[in-house]
Amino acid sequence: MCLSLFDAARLGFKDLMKMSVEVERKFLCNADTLKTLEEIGVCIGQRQFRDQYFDTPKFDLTLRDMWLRKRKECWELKCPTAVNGTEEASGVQAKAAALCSRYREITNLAEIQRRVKEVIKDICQDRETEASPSQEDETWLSEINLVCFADFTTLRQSFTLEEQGLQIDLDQANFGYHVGEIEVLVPEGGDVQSALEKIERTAGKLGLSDQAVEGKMHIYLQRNHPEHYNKLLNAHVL
Ligand code: V4E
Repeated sequence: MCLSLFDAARLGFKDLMKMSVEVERKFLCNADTLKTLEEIGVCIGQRQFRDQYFDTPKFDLTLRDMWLRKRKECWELKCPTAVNGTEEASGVQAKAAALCSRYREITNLAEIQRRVKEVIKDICQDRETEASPSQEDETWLSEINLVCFADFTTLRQSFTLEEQGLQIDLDQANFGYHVGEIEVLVPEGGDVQSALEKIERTAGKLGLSDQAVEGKMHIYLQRNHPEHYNKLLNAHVL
């Protein structure tokens, strides 16, 4: 990430710390997996949330693998993160790493707007970003022509294991898709390799196969925006 001193001062240290990298492996949870998970993990709760995803009508963001969403009144932007060469060189099994996705998660709204506008600057050339935009004010969406292309709710049951900083979520989307995910949040510049190793160990304990598993958004787009889904496949975003 390249930020000017001005940007850093404007965002503040706490907000910069919020730009963590989410390392995640999805899995299909059968009765055996659930039994093992209940034996080795602790259920830390269940919650329901609505996700609304936004993009331009031409899907300029998602075609660049950028995922803008509103969840529980908070904005989040997931962007790809470059794979660090030392991760490959230092012994993480390539196959295990390939089953994991890594995305930078940005939750500061001003920073989200800056990055989104950078991508679609042709559309919003002369508009200034508000210094401290409010989470509730959604006028910026229409100003830069962002529309909601996915809207669904998820019932999520979460578990922790002995592995520090690791969480397992079992998701049931309201369009009839169930998926599990093993997730580690790494602070910006933190140890992604150790996160991959934790996930690999956990996948072994759960007896998961080396099968790549589709996320909720894959299925949602397949069903609701098949043309765009195919474009994302062709662009190797999905
Ligand atoms: C499709 C997509 C993204 C949007 C959805 O992210 P996801 O992690 O699937 O959602 P969710 O609800 O589990 O979010 P969380 O609560 O964990 O933050 S972000 C990146 N992608 C692309 C993508 C991909 N290419 N491959 C896989 C396996 N997952 C996502």
